[in-house]
Amino acid sequence: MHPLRSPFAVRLALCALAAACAREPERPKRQDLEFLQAEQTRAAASGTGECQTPASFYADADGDGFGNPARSVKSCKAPEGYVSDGTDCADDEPRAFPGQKEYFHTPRPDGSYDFDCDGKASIRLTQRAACEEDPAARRCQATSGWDGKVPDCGQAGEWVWNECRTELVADAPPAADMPADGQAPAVSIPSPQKSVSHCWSGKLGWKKRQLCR
Ligand SMILES: [Ca+2]
Ligand SMILES: [Ca+2]
Repeated sequence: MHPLRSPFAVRLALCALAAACAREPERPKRQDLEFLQAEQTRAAASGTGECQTPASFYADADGDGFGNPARSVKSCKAPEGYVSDGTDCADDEPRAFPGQKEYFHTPRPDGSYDFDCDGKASIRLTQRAACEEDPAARRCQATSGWDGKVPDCGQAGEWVWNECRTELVADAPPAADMPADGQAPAVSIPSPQKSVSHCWSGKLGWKKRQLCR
């Protein structure tokens, strides 16, 4: 900075030329100190300060905080639109970045379904619908899932939900409790009941798309 750019320096120079400034206080004024401080801050921010070891910064075109490893610059301070991380695998797709936890059914602009940058498109929904019941053992096992083939990323398929429901049903009374002549018994005998677990199924009214990341 040129010494005469500071108002304080200018005032000192004028005072040196004109004795009329004799009563001017020698202590710098608050606005002069603020000016000097602002100049120092600007010099540091412009990267021309003390920095001796510039670091690499990577262009982050999609603004997801991860930069393109193929587009880097060396600087003491991150330029506008650049970040210190250079591990983005698709810098034109803000949904794709290392560590992404979400799954998607529409592809990246380049057609890939790799959204967490691990190099592969991982399918989220792989289970197929199934339900097995064994009335004799009163067991039932149900799984919701795809009806048939598991669709590829972004492809649609039929989705079936299954569940086991348990209900009480009337059991046939033992033969010994029935009147021999087939007439209704004089005393009402409550029908014995038993619990039965069996499959209940339903199909989604629309086709479900496969999610990947
Ligand atoms: Ca990015
Ligand atoms: Ca992936």
